[in-house]
Amino acid sequence: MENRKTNTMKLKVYADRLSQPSRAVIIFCKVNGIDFEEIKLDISKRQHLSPEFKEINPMAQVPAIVDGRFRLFESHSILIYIACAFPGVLDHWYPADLFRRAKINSVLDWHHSNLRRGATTYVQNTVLGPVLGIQMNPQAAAEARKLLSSSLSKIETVWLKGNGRFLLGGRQPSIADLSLVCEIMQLEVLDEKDHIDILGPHKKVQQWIENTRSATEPHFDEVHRLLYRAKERFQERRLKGLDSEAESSFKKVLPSKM
Ligand SMILES: N[C@@H](CCC(=O)N[C@@H](CS)C(=O)NCC(=O)O)C(=O)O
Repeated sequence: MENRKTNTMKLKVYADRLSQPSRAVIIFCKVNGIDFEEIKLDISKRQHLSPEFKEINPMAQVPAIVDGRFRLFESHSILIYIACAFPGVLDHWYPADLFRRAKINSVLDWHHSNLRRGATTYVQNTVLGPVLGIQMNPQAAAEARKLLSSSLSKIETVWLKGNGRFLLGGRQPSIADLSLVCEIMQLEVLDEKDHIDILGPHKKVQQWIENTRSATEPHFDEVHRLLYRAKERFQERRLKGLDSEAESSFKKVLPSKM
């Protein structure tokens, strides 16, 4: 494999800004002043399923990167690769210290099967299903909602338990803060009341989202703009009484206090 130092080609990031791991990678590149080309793929138009993209990511998912002849998928691996390969990235994002690095890896591994699984499954089965061509399942939504809430509680009691501004008590964000906060931002497309019910009890999580947003501005809001627009569109549909069947049937399977 060629050495990255001899590679003069611009980093290519294949992404859809409506995808939370894609946003984490784009924000990371922008905040760190990395010279990259964003190649937009629209998942709702199935552009990620093209044979050309499958050459880059055989899993047919975004994000993926091409750096010279090197190809990589999975957002956490991509964030780690960029943090290590580009000399301008500040240490706090993925510290050289072995113990701090290992703790960040641990949060990232946990994320996949807990917060991400809960948030993604919930949003897909309440709001995004039709956009993605996925049949919505109210029972799956109810189970995902439980996992989502317990994951938010775990974040508060395990990684935000001290007075630090970021996960693991840090004063500066790491790639784990960015990845997890981008995931939680996906909840913006939910019904307003549902959003408040989910995040309302987690004041430390709310403060941490705000800390991560302000540490990465103006890129954070700029990259989330498409999601904010999607949120408005879903709200308009609800106001017009066009909320999905799954949203209403899902409410039937929730405990009455929700
Ligand atoms: N674990 C992967 C997840 C990637 C992923 O699920 N991407 C979604 C968008 S958020 C996707 O490409 N979905 C299209 C599909 O699976 O068909 C990562 O962190 O990069």
